[in-house]
Amino acid sequence: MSKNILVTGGAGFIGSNFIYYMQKKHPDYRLVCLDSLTYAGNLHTLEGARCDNFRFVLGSITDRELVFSLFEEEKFDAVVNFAAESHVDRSIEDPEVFLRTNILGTQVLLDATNKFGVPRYHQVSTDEVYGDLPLDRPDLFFTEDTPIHTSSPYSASKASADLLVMAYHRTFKTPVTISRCSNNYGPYQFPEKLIPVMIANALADKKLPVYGEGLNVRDWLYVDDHCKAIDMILENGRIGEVYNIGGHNEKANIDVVKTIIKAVGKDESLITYVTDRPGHDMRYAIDPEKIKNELGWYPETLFNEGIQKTIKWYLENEDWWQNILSGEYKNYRGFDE
Ligand code: NAD
Ligand code: TDX
Repeated sequence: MSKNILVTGGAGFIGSNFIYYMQKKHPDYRLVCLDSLTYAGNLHTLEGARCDNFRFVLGSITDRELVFSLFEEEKFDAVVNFAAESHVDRSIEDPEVFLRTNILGTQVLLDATNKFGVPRYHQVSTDEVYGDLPLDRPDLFFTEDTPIHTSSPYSASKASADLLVMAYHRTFKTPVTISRCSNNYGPYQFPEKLIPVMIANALADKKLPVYGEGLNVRDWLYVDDHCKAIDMILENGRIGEVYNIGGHNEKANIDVVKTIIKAVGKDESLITYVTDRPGHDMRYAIDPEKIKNELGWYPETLFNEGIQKTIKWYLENEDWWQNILSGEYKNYRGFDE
């Protein structure tokens, strides 16, 4: 059955990959992207999404009037909320916009979901809401029952949004689901996050800034596997449930950096150890048993394959990230409202 789905934050990294994934998987679905085009939003990224079943709307999820009139007009079958401020380092520099977008924006979307009777609201959350795990306990993983315990203003804002989503479910019976995913990588990731920063710098023979000693561990997931999981949750996930998404692809940062250096044929002397991130989480690791058992999801792309695919994409799409580094991408307004 055809559906009309609102994808917020679809001009960013994961949202755009989700739009492409859904267009391929469900060509009959209509997808409406609502994005305010912050520094992280890029319309070049959505060039390939143009079709009769796609609409781009410029606007903020915090704009109640705009959001309500969009819901009234479009009569959505589902909302998938990717829109967020997403970079931990920026949240340490300036937390306020994180609280406004990530918490208050979520509230506006939940209110609209209730008012217009949307049958499904999906919140895209993060494993960072669980805090971190120690390096010397490789037997420990985040489950859906792990207590919320946040470290940065970013993760605190995402956790607050999750609590609000669950409170709306309990109080107003809002038909919600939440997914908490580990670190994503793949095409169209903004060159401020570890993997694209290291690829872009290495190609330009610039220093590779590794925070602290580079021993922090992240559980890497290829972005298409995240998109697949969200699609499966929309189809068969149980209302009111949280699903962790991730897949035993734990790597220390320094090993990720060395893999990239080798793949692009550069020298490890580019590595430079810099002052650590304040409050830096040590290790993230997801236990994906619930989504595996309930929905049959599993990650298809292992890190060694995914990182080579990702490096190849950045090599073949240098214009995309050079436009970001030069700031040119902000001049592009390719979609008529
Ligand atoms: P991103 O920063 O690449 O993209 C965010 C998008 O949201 C941008 O297009 C931006 O313009 C848009 N946006 C920001 N504020 C907005 C607002 N007020 N109204 C409308 N649009 C707005 O982020 P990402 O890495 O694609 O992350 C997407 C979501 O997934 C976020 O909610 C993030 O917390 C979550 N997440 C990310 C990761 C990861 O590894 N990147 C992992 C787990 C969860
Ligand atoms: O230049 C860098 N050097 C470095 O050592 C950068 C940008 C990062 N790092 C380290 C910090 C982290 O340990 O690499 C690791 C990954 O950093 P980020 O790419 O900033 O990601 P992280 O902080 O782990 O958060 C990411 O995963 C969870 C996303 O940005 C979040 O949006 C998501 O919720």
